[in-house]
Amino acid sequence: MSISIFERSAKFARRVALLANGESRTYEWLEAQSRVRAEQLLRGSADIEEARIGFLMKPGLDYVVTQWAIWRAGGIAVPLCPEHPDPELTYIIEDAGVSLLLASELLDEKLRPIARAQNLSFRTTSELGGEVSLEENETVELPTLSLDRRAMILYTSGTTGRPKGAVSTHANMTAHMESLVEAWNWDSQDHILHVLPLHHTHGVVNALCCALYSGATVEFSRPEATQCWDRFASGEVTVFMAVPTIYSKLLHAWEQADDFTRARWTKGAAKLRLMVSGSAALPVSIFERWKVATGHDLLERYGMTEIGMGLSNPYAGERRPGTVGQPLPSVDLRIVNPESHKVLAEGLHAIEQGASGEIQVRGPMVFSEYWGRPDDTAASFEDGWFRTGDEAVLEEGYYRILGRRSVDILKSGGYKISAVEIEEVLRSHPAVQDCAVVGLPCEEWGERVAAAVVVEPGALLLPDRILSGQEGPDARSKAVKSILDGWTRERLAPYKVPRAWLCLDGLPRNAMGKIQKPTVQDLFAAHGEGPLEVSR
Ligand code: MLC
Ligand code: AMP
Repeated sequence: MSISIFERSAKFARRVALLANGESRTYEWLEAQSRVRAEQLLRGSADIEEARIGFLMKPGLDYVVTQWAIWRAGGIAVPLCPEHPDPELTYIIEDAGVSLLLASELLDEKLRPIARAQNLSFRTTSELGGEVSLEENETVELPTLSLDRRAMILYTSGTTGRPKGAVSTHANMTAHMESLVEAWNWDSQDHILHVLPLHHTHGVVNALCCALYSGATVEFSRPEATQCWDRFASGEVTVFMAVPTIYSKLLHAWEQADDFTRARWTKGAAKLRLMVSGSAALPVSIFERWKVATGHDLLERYGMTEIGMGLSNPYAGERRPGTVGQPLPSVDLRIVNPESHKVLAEGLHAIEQGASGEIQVRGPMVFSEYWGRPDDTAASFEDGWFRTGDEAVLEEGYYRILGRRSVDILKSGGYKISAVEIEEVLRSHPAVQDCAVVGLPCEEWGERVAAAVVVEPGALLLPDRILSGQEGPDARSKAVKSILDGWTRERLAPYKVPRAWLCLDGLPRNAMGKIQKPTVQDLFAAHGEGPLEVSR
């Protein structure tokens, strides 16, 4: 097994590795730039020894050079999200114990004040030194890395409080890449249109690293529908990967287009060799509409930050809508009854026909630990198997995901979101006496984040008429939204901000005092906010 993608790049030297903003760069270029940037990170030392380096860059050349440079200098890459507000960035930087922050010129102003407040070293990539010529001689020897070296920390939401940093070693990442390269036939002739964020495993490993591991070309683009369709129509793209929300947005554009444009887009898209959906359940209706628009059976697969990819419909063979196929190469996967701990299915073998339970995974791609949280790490494994918290059933040789075991984990636009984290932020507002965050099923977003709030009497400077509900429930909920939307937006990533608000006199609780979240969802439905129709 080779250690990582950068050790393979010599094989593809003259091939185009990256395309971004109209610029194209070869593997030889990427190798040279990342070597020089690694030398700058080393600053005379032999190895940065798993130092955590946070970097804030939009998807593009700088991001990839920096990611490779951190690895080549022996560090742990902590990708930061440009859309995150300061408190969210600060939390990750502190939690990961980041010692150096890097930003592109564009994001200098966003990160520099955080670095100053944290008393951390900070450089923009141009301060580190600009592009080098390919002829420049190698000067410094880079450290030799073993596979068990930690490579990356990705922050992922859990059932409790703030996100946790999932650590992957080079061995984990390489196993993840090799499994997908084999299953989906990646090779150096491929050209992926990359539209996903680069702080989550879907965008970082499945779409970016697998392509570079194979010597393929990565073209960065925004997930803007017309732009994507036009790129499909160019005939240059061979692979596309996205979350169901993006397919929904692309379909909307296709269905709105005139006949001529639609025919051009359809013809181009039909030429891609692979289109993959994942990160959230793909509604059967989207699978079917996509088939009409492009002729493709979307390949749906299932994964998680902690395990990499676990299940996939076949590359060659029937892709069954509403299912996620079979275990990927090198993945051991089983279904366990969480109460009795009885194994109900393992691999392709159903032990109890039709019985559903928790998905558990074992294999070389499973992460090594939650950063700085040994107790959480230990609690997430059962006899060496990682407990995903997802429920599934094996039916006629195909796994079907039934949902999450916890109501407090939501998926919106493919992002995993903790209801508890949002509730904590809402409760920190003086006007919030109590609150409950739930997901409302929605075909386009998977779920929409919704917050039911009980306000502290007298804390809001709003007329009594509104607060008492005399002006109707909508006026009260709108007033609450107008106050709390900005509060959450300043503190949480945009995709965590509630899209539906309801102001209540009290929250529904059971005899034990536990909030009844299904009843909260029903209350939203009664106020005309979902649950909207979903076809599975
Ligand atoms: C945005 N909007 C939302 C919303 N997010 N509405 C409801 N729910 C949400 N979650 C609204 C905005 O307010 C705005 O409305 C409009 O939608 C467009 O917003 P936007 O911010 O421009 O959206 P956009 O940038 O288009 O983002 C949509 C997206 C993005 C689907 C491209 O969410 C995305 O990149 N998702 C991918 C997440 C991902 O990579 N997950 C992988 C995790 S790893 P208005 O009215 O203001 O216009 C993982 C493991 C695995 O899960 O298996 O892969
Ligand atoms: P994340 O923690 O962001 O990596 O998200 C992982 C979660 O996304 C999984 O635990 C599942 O709940 C969900 N997920 C990923 N792929 C699918 C899929 N194809 N169908 C249903 N849920 C999925």
